[in-house]
Amino acid sequence: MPRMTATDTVRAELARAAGRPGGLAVLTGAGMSAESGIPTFRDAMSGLWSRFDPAQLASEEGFRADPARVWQWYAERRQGVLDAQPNAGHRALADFQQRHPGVMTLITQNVDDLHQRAGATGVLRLHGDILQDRWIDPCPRAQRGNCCDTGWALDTQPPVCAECGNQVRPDVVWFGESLPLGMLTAAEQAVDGCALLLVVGTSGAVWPAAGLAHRARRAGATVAIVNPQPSEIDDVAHHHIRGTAAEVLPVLLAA
Ligand code: BV8
Repeated sequence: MPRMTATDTVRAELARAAGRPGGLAVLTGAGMSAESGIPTFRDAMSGLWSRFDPAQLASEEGFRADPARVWQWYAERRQGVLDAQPNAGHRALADFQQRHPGVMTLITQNVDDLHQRAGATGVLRLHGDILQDRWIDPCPRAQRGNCCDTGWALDTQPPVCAECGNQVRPDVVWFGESLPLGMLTAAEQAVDGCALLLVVGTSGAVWPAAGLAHRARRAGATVAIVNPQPSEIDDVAHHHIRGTAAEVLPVLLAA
């Protein structure tokens, strides 16, 4: 009897999970989009930006210290997202979701829109959306219910409000900022209720997102990791598939 590979074992777990509503939760990180040409967070620190600590750039302090530099970093990453296409891994997840309505909850740390562009719906975006803007400070007009639109801002680096000088920032969650409560709670409920948590392309270095794997394990779910490299949450998982998102997910999620 040939030995079951990790992929075979996880496919069997998937078949079981697909048998009930909310049976599958999926948590993705930057590795999910690497084969779409979007550098992972660590890789984003290559070349020009390798002199900066990501938490420094992706933080309110970092922005207030040098708004133009941080805006430039996001402008480059935005262009990278706009130029990218979903890969076979994104498509396999969206296809599975369509074939098994109500079974899968897709949770992402990624600020790109590739899951959505692949056709996935109801994606829980823990860390925001790099293609959206908001004001760095509350708009003084908000009390009177007519908050200024960031689209009216002067086209500077970063754009600023012509009326009060308020600066525009990307609508992402910076280090030290709390996650959108609704998203985190929904993600926690999804991992509490799933039979299988599939963790794809994350180093597991950033919290509270990484804590979702620990929570799933505590709740009795099977935890399986897809990552070509070891990660900081390997010890929480039952199964480790050493491969890439675009190679492994189509095989794993095939009908
Ligand atoms: C908060 C948006 C408090 C912005 C991001 C507990 C312990 C320790 C620290 C903390 C803790 N709790 C909180 C902290 C502090 C901090 C934190 O976690 N620090 C870390 C660095 C130690 N967390 C926070 O600050 C969070 N906020 O705690 O607020 C609070 C609470 C109440 C009230 C007020 C405040 C906010 C965290 C969110 C920060 N924002 N993104 C932006 O993108 O610019 S995080 C950002 O980095 C990403 O979203 C992602 O989450 C993270 C990067 O991690 P990965 O996605 O895993 O990517 P990485 O590059 O690391 O790894 C890639 C992986 O893919 C690798 O493993 C690689 O092997 C693999 N791979 C590569 N290619 C492929 C592949 N896998 C598959 N296929 C491939 N082809």
